[in-house]
Amino acid sequence: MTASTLITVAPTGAETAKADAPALPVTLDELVRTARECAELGASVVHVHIRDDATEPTLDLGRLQDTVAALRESTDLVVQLSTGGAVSDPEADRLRVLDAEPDAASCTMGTVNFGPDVFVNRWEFVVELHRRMQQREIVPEYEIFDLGHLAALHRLLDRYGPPYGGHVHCDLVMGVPGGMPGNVQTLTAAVQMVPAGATFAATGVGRSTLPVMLAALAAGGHLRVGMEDTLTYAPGEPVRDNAQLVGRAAEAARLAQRPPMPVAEARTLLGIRERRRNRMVTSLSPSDTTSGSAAAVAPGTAD
Ligand code: KMH
Ligand code: ZN
Repeated sequence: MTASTLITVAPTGAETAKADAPALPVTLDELVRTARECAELGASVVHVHIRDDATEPTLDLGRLQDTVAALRESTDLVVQLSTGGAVSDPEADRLRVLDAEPDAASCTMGTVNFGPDVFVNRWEFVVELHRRMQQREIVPEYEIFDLGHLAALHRLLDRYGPPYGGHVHCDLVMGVPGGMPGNVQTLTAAVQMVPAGATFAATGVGRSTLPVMLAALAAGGHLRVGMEDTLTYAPGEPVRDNAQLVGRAAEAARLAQRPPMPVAEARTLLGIRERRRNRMVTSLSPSDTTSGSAAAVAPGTAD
């Protein structure tokens, strides 16, 4: 168990309309302001979905690049782009997200019913995401919506090796209608299936937010919170903003005597900080031979 708690904020998501949740950050300015507030309160990773001018979800590459640049300029948060997007996004667009060169990106480990929709993640697609992230030095966060996704994670790592950065971190997304329920029993079962040496965070959608948060802390896990997952703070009380959710998570983490993890520590834990710094330095060197080939970025060789 780590001595501190990594808090990821997922401020926007792809499912909620701005009209239904006016505090949802949908413009770049709103997102940056949110990220800064949440960083102040203890978040160290931001899980990013973006919107277009009509506030609809988009995977537009230019916008993603601008978003990564703006977040890097204004915060030191680990910038994790969603490759999940919205349920309707084509695979090619989801793979292209990596061209925005985030520090990290999500990698959902299988298909899951998603309310009335299906969030499709074919095995071949998951493998392609994992391998491209290895090659491009992007640290994955494996999104787990169901227990079978953890079995798929073991298979992926056995067949295709560890992620870039060498450390496996997964996020249990619980309580999605159609996925695993957000309760202590299921979290306990999931934790037992997390690969040895890996860390996990958990988030509970909707009403499962608090049980999952408390159970994850009790199990030595990390937390994801935000308006992507939670729109009601207490019965009958809409969430004020993402900062409110991060503030509550930070308080719970302190109560559990595992206070929020500083960003530098999160970068080290996830395997991001040194490698990205190295890459920035080596990219200035004429002898830089970074080719993007799997061999050039095989885990362990960047050290
Ligand atoms: N919006 C969901 C369909 C991810 O970000 O990688 C998928 C999702 C997972 O949110
Ligand atoms: Zn997401």
